Amino acid sequence: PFLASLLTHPTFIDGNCWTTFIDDTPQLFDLVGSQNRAQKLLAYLGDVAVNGSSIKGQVGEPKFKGEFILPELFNEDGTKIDVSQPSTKGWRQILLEQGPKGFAKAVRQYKGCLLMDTTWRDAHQSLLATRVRTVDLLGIAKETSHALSNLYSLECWGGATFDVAYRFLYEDPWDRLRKMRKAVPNIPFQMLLRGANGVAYASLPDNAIEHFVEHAKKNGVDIFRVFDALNDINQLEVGIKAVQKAGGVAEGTVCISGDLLNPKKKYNLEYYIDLVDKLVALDIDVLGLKDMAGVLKPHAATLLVGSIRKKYPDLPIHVHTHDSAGTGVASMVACAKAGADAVDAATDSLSGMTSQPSINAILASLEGSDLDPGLNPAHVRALDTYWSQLRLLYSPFEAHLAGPDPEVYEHEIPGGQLTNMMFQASQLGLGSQWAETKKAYEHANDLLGDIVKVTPTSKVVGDLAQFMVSNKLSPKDVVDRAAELDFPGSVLEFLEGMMGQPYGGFPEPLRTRALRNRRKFDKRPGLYLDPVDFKKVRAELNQKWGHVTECDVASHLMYPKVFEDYKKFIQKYGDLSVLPTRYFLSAPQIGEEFHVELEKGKVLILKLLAVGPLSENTGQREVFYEMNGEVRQVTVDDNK
Ligand code: 3PY
Ligand code: ZN
Repeated sequence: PFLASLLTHPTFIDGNCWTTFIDDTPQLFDLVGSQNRAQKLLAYLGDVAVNGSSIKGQVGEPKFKGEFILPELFNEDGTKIDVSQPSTKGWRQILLEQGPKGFAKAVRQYKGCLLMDTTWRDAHQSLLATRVRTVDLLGIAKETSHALSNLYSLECWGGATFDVAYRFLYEDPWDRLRKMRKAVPNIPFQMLLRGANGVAYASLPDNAIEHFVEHAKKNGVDIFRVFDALNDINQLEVGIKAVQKAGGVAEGTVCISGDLLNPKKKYNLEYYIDLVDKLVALDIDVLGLKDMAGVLKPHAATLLVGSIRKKYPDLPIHVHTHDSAGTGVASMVACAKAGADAVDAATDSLSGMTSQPSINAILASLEGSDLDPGLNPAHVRALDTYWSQLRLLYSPFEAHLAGPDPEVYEHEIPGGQLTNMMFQASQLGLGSQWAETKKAYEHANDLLGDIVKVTPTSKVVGDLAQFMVSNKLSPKDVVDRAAELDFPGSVLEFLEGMMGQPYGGFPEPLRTRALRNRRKFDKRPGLYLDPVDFKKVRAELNQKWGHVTECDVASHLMYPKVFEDYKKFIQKYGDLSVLPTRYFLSAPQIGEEFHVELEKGKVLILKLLAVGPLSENTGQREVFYEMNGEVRQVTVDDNK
């Protein structure tokens, strides 16, 4: 009867996954359901108690194992702000009332330079391998809704968060989005969309992108920063049109590459203005300037933003950077002064180096000027006390960056990738090879024709660099021996044209030699891909998993294998997003009591009692937990 009432419920019949169905219909969840969930949770906890966490990239245990101390926020008159409910005032209300064009106009007319807070997406993508879990974002959501109510936007979805949520955190990113939306209804939510690649690493059929964006909008995204990893306008157009059709704010984006101040460089002012003209012709609402590696020096920022401002006085400009070389604050202040309407920053404890520049440093730099972003620094600092604890909770994912990397102007490795590659090098004990890898990255970029480097093309350059280092290949060797070398798959996909067309064309003779008999696309890939047959895909997924939502369909199209692995994982262990991070990443002490709220009002009180001896016959151990006063036992394979 449970399943029958679920499947015939009107919310499920209309196939719409924009629903608070679970919250609103608790009666469908009977005791059997929660007992089943509790048993699955115990299976996970038992496994961690025996084998430790198997979360990829985790080194050691969290440095912080306490309960979060939440900040208190005070009004100017010293009275405490009630954060039991989220704030209802903010730029999202303007967006909901006036639509994307009205919102863009209001942003342009605002006197100060607004901020986007990247803490919930890019900052942890760049510093903590994208591992921050939903429960910890929600933990500070209501306070954020009050403290940062004048933000242009909160970047909280897309980029790598989508696949990492499924792949490494065993969480549903759509569920995250809906929960965040409910907790922060007043600040516009921003996502990073890789144009015709969606949130994947190569292009998808156009109707898959449209479908994905439609559901991202319905589930809570307001502003879509649409970029293409090669600045290919035809690829950008696919994403921008999908956003416009869904009714979102289209932030059409130019990726910044190289040194604008060096006139010999391929990507000069003329190149950027030409691309902005093309984006404006697509009727974007906001222009995004995305400096993914942090190579936009302050004077270059003044020149670029100033030139665009002069040509397009009414166009809102929103600038993104990374602080890899340590110039992030100076560059963002330069942008604000040159006429940018919004710039990006991250909470102090998750700022600097490969992340975004510090929000308080930017606030202090603009304080007292006409460009003040309109946030209360005391509130921003109060929020950061939460993030400083969180950074220690996620210490197992630190890359241990020691300081700025001035070489970023040479190698141009994007922030997130720089941390990632450094982490890999240190894991392999290849400290000395790290310098070599960075040099190889520069050479790989030159070999590929000095391309724009950001996901997925940054991975292409990184893969080629690692290939050159591990096979001891010089740039000349790569070209000379291209016809016989076994190149990484990403390099071949790029050369085929599966990621769009690079500015200035593909490198020859490397392309022809490396591709041998493989296909060559000379137009955007979507024109060669068959449209998705949604009816067929839905039917296949329903057959395989029981009822699936439109969000599941979108995820399957983006990442078929990752989605399948996730479904299998939760069949075994259930939804672990409710488990506090400390216990997700490490076992409790024997006798330590902790609580897990399975759903509203259904709390499990757990205590690890004992881990039994290894059975020689089965290779297993019994793990004993006390759950709500009763002893429970799980049998776990010992994989150590
Ligand atoms: C992503 O695509 O995930 C990025 O963060 C690019 O900068
Ligand atoms: Zn970024």
